[in-house]
Amino acid sequence: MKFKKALITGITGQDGSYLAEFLLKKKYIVHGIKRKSSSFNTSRIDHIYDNKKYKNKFFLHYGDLSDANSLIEIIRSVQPNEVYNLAAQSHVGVSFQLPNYTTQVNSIGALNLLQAIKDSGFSKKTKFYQASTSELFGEIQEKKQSEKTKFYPKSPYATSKLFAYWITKNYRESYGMFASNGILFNHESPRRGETFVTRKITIGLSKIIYGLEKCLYLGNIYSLRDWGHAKDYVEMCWKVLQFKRPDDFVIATEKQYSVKFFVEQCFKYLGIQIKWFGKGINENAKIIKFNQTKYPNLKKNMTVVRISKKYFRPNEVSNLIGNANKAKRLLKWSPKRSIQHLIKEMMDSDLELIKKIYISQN
Ligand code: NAP
Ligand code: G4F
Repeated sequence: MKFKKALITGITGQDGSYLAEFLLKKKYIVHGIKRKSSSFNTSRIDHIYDNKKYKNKFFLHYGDLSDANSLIEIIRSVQPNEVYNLAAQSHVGVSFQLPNYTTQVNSIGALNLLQAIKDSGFSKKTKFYQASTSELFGEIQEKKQSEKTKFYPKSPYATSKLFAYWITKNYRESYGMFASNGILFNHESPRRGETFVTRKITIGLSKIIYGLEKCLYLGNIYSLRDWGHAKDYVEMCWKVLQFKRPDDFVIATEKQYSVKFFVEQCFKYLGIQIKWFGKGINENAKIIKFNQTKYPNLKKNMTVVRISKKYFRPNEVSNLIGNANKAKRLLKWSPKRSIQHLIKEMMDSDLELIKKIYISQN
């Protein structure tokens, strides 16, 4: 039996690690591109690499989206059936400070990869998935955003991803490549990068619980997002490439919550009652009721959340919610995990992580 080969860029990231697990379970041979880093960057995939079961099924290659030669080399040697381009400078806030770098990686990187497939003579053999994003909708032009909604990117990140979206379509139309865009709304997990807001909240509250920090500082807590679970969403990346033709799909839960709601739900899960005071930059949350025996490091009236100007962006996307009807209809998909499930999983995982750090320090 011949196994399918997949190549994943961004395999060391949140989605890359879940997608690798998903594809290995589907009996794929999985190749991943990791970039050179001065410190370890494989913690999300070490458990796969170390698993004897995957000894001849999981391979890592050094490469970088900004290094076209490395991509050509890898495509030629791997000859993948499917390429998932998940690598990116994926932080919207950071993209304002690194606009050029973000564009090099996210725009030119996607082009380099498409061109590597074409130049290697695999345009008709290799399917290509581009990790597009709900950030393309930015200043929203419709209440719920679908594949038909006009784009209005509001950051260097979103603008760079807009190029990647169009170049993917362009290679599909110009060279008959099976090249598709998954326009994914926010998706989170215990493996989410620590500077994205959901993980920042779950890790921040865990540190407060263990007395390692006193307060969590956030930016715009009134921002609204459509948050799904990364595990549900990587299944979609795969489904997008199994569809009978290349196409573009919005993937979303169609439910919307504020950052403030996410904070409140995390405290609720912990059994801690908080109350909000003040307005604007002075808004803050204090602890009102909690179990002192369970949480010895907390105090009544302790301020646990404050607002900091530092986390506001020069141009904010304050309202996103998707319409995933097309994916539901054509790919027979609907998300399995709720926001409550997500919060429980993330809080439990971060409490465990911070407990280990606390024990090692005491
Ligand atoms: P992530 O955790 O930030 O992972 C990004 C990955 O890209 C990491 O493996 C990173 O390597 C790699 N990378 C960065 N620059 C690279 C370069 N120059 N060459 C090669 N690899 C590079 O992101 P994610 O949350 O998994 O998201 C996956 C993709 O989906 C990204 O393209 C993101 O923009 C897009 N997306 C994400 C969401 C979401 O809510 N998560 C929603 C829509 C779209 P290191 O580990 O070495 O840093
Ligand atoms: O968690 P975030 O940084 O995610 P954002 O900007 O929505 O981008 C993520 O989702 C996109 C899909 O729509 C992806 F394409 C992208 O790669 C990334 O994965 O911020 C969410 C919201 C924003 O409105 C932000 O301003 O939370 C607000 N926020 C409030 N305080 C904060 C903070 N965001 C961060 N990162 N840190 C804060 O302290």
